[in-house]
Amino acid sequence: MDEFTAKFDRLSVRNREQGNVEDDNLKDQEDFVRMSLVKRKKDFRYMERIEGRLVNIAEGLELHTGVFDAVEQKKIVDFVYRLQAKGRAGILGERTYSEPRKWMRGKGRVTIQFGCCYNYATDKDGNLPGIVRSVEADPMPPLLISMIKRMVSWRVLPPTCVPNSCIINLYDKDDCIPPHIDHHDFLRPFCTVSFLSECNILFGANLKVLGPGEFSGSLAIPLPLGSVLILKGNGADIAKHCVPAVPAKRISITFRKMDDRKLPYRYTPDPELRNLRQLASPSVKPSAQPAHSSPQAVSPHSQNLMPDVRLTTTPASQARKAEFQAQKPETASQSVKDSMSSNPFGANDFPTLSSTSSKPSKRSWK
Ligand SMILES: O=C(O)CCC(=O)C(=O)O
Repeated sequence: MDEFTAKFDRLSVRNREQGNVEDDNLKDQEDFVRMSLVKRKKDFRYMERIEGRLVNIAEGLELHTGVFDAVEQKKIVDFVYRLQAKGRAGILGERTYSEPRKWMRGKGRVTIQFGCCYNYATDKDGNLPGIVRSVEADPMPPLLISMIKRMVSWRVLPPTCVPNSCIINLYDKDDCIPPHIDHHDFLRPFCTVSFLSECNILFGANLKVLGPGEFSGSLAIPLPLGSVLILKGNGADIAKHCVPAVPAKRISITFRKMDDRKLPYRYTPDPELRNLRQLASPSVKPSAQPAHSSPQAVSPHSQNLMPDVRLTTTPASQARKAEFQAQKPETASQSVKDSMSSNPFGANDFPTLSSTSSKPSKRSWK
């Protein structure tokens, strides 16, 4: 019997004993057991000397493994490929889809942006690096919203920093992302989710570019499929990070919350991302709380690893799983133009998305 089934069965027995057998609870129970199986590494440590002082440049990094299972990964990857097909057909917002002009190893990757248009470098209209506030980007599709809800609900991302933008990176074999620190138009923490093939992400205060797609880093963290890497603290702001030329096709989705002062002028918040709740911590003591009390009320200090699922029942419990099962392809109706940039790394490493999309895509696939 696998770990999931064993935990699920133990909770089922307890719930039956307590007369707590409604469907809603069973769904919560499954969600809860899956959350408790997520492996969380939060103690990364790599000391580097910076201006004479030893600093842990990995402080603030967290790797959460097993957040999206194989079925969910496939659904997300299929969806990304459908988006890419639309981008190629010119039916996504103009700044949503960008494909690099390939001429050598290590040159860029395809990117698809939602929520905002981000300039990696000053564009031909003189817009500086950062969020281009005058451009309205396509809104985040429902499947990506579901991913955010999962990450908040499962305590991967805090409810105080819910992402409202994202960038999908499609790496072909040998594509890379050069050393960088994410722009402060985006708050910390932000995160990146990995799909299709495993690769290393490198961190270091002084990452070196050795050649096309070749970088030397102090700390290499392997990114398993379906994992979420959280970046904050020194790991986001002291260390640079990069992904050297990947050995095989890879997709990552980086989710970030925009600084309110930098929101696109015509940005409309998505009501789906309001008031997101976390499931109770897996370290909750079952007998310590009455049924249906709020997760926040639960003692975080308890050692019990098998929480009473009744603590976590929410009206939206069925919706959470159903969302992953019920997504249909988006229909978008926008044109896309090719883009060029004055990027110091080369236009294809950090493609600057430089033309304007004025209409949001239709969200008709829920
Ligand atoms: O592909 C990755 O995992 C990293 C992506 C990244 O660094 C970024 O989008 O800024």
